[in-house]
Amino acid sequence: MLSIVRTLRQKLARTKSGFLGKIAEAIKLRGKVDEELMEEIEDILLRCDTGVEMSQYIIEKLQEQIRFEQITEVERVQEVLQDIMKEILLKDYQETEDILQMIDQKPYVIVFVGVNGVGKTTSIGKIANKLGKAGKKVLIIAGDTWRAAAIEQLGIWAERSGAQIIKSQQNADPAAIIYDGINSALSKDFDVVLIDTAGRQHTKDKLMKELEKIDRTIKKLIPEAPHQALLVVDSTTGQNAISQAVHFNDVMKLSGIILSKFDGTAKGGIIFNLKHKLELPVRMIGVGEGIEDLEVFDVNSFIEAFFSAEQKEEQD
Ligand SMILES: Nc1nc2c(ncn2[C@@H]2O[C@H](COP(=O)(O)OP(=O)(O)OP(=O)(O)O)[C@@H](O)[C@H]2O)c(=O)[nH]1
Ligand SMILES: [Mg+2]
Repeated sequence: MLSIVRTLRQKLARTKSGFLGKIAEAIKLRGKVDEELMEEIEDILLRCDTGVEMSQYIIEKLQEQIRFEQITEVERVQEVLQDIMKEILLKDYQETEDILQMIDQKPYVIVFVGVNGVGKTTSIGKIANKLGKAGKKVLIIAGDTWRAAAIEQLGIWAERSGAQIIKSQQNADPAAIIYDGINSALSKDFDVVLIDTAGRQHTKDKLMKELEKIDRTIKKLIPEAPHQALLVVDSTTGQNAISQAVHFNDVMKLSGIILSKFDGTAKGGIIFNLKHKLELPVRMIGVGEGIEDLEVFDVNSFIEAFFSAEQKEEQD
């Protein structure tokens, strides 16, 4: 667990962007507990995409506790704030966030969806690598048939991770290749099937209908599948992430979120907003472009790494 915190902290520290770090800094600079400090914290929360309701909720909770404990030490404010944020993320949190622990069926089917360029294909590569290392037999299905380059890109990830891949020609029906892929996984004893899909705007009906078809196709072969439908969201997206999640969830029941590009955002507040608005757990966070740059989302180490990100940087 400690090593997760350390790696995560190093990756987050690189970006000078920990928004909780900014809060920690504001608290330190202000040096006293007053109305202005509350406003400053709320302002940072808002600027970092925590959302109006969620930011207000956090500040109210904080003020309540400050009154209750009659807090005058700024260090205590930070501790209390940290606890409030932890509590939000831990609500209904199950300790089964690791993809490896979730795998309880064979083949275990995971579909990756999301708007264009968010990191679906990269996340598949990272997860395939992790599963392969754990000894799982992984099949990747190239369900993004839009661009030849997309199929090629997935092929490279399959090679790097040691997974097998099934693909079709460009512009072929994605549902058809997905059908073939699952059939093949069933007959060839694969442990896990990872399905890549084309990036699509959540507002485009025709493309969203295609996802419905993909979902139906999977169910024809394995009625309880997909076992996971993960929405990949770019952490830098901001409030639009909420609307993406709502629309995708309408066509394919989502089971969780992968927050990608967390290494490049100063707006980590989206994690709190997603938790507040939807009942969707963040399962993993992407912290770089490399094959190892995906972390299981663990609330405790996340909060710890984030609050200490800025501090770590000063020491370096
Ligand atoms: N820094 C960083 N870059 C990432 C991360 N995840 C993905 N990327 C980069 O984001 C870009 C897009 O990633 P893809 O995996 O191709 O995204 P996609 O969702 O499959 O894109 P489409 O298939 O075109 O919709 C690539 O340059 C990736 O290297 C991450 O966690 N951190
Ligand atoms: Mg892709």
